[in-house]
Amino acid sequence: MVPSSDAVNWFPEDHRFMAHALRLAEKGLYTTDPNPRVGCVLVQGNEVVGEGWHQRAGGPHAEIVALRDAGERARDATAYVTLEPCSHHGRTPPCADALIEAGVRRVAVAMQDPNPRVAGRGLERLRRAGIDVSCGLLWQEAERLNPGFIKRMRSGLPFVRSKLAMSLDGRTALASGESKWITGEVARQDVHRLRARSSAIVTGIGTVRADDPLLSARPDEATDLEQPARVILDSRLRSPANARVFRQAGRTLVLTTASDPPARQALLNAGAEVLEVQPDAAGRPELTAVLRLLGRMEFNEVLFEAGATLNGALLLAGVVDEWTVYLAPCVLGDEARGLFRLPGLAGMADRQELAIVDARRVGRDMRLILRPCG
Ligand code: AOF
Ligand code: ZN
Repeated sequence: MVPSSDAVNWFPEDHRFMAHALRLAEKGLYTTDPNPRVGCVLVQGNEVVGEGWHQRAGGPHAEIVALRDAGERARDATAYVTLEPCSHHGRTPPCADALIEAGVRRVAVAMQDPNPRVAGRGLERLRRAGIDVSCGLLWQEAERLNPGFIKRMRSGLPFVRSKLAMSLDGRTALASGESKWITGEVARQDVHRLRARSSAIVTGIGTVRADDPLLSARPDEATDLEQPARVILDSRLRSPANARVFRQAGRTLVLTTASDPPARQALLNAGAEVLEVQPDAAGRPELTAVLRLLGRMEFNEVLFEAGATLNGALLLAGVVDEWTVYLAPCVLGDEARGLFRLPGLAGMADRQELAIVDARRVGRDMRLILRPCG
């Protein structure tokens, strides 16, 4: 677990340098999958002598980039790292060893690595080498950088977001199913950033058939972005093989409970991967089984962009960690659909409650971020 930073007497400048390392880590927001976003700053006296961040899996870790940047000036420096330096031989050799060899004198870490292959052993290795090591500085901020990586390492499941857009009267689509463009351009850009940081975008067959969405990430600022995988929950394999999702860069997975060889072959021919998952009582893909599968595929953050049926099921299953709801200042009227298709309630006591953790204006719309209660 993350130790409280109260036990350590941090110097005032420690916060500034760790904040710098956190900003560097954020540069990997769209590219480090399935690895975490990590930043590192090397400091001599009050001067930054090296900085680095992890860019992509297989590439050098943040500490190695910073050590290369500092060269000889790494000797006797303090290293600020947003995640415990690794102790294992993965795609790259251990960063703890590299820091020791470079002669770093002190290492300040924001949080322990939840990866069971590291889990405190990196800190231990540094301490045994006589380095002054302390952990817990700005750990909440460090955790916020990697909700998916942390949850997957601790539970095997990805961090789950669901994005919804609704009118002032709480409607999401017209009765016809038409649901495009309720929100304005700024909110749509915001969604592209959410997609870009996600390992996968998940939707239901209903949305694919009604909207024929691209489900690609097109944020203004990202250039070398790897497209998130698209995941379609399609119990009866009714995805049209000519749907636009199959023509995007990157992977498209169809998760089904049916074994319908001709339909399967048509989707394979369209470039999709088709996987059978356990059905729930209604014959639909069981949501926890779906999430376990996505966790095994090393997806850190997954984003549901689905209609009322799937969102109702997600709410009832209690598997969503964060709801992002865009509220557009328009009125769609009583015939339009609500956000969640759910059985009627017998009374107020049965209502589903969520907690608002952030509310802000995004262009002409509002954005609410909600978490489950308790
Ligand atoms: C660090 N610094 O910048 C990152 C770390 O397969 P590898 O070699 O890239 O190792 C990936 C694991 O290393 C990852 O699961 C996490 O535990 C740690 N990531 N560690 O010291 C970094 N990206
Ligand atoms: Zn490392």
